[in-house]
Amino acid sequence: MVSPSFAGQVTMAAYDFNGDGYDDIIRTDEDDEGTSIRVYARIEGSFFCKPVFVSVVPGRLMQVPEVIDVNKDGRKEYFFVTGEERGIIYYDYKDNEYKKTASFDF
Ligand SMILES: [Ca+2]
Ligand SMILES: [Ca+2]
Repeated sequence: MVSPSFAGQVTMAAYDFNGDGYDDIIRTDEDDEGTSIRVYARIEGSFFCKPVFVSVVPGRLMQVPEVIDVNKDGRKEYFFVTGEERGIIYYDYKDNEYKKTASFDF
């Protein structure tokens, strides 16, 4: 019997992290390198999205990532857990960009 190749888990989440009125999309893909996390945001004045943040974290997802208000400031963040890292993706309004941090630093 031929065993099928396991492509890894794909997850998608949508939330307006950067407050521009349009949902941003966060997608994860797993492969041998770990888990790739990509954020797509609306191109201003267009219906299309573009990748605005990419990070590859070691390990595979241990649970489906959550969109939750980790620090209770009224804005939600993206919380993920892999076998080797617990982290948060968030939009930094001061620097106007997405960032990743370890969950215990947030
Ligand atoms: Ca948005
Ligand atoms: Ca928050």
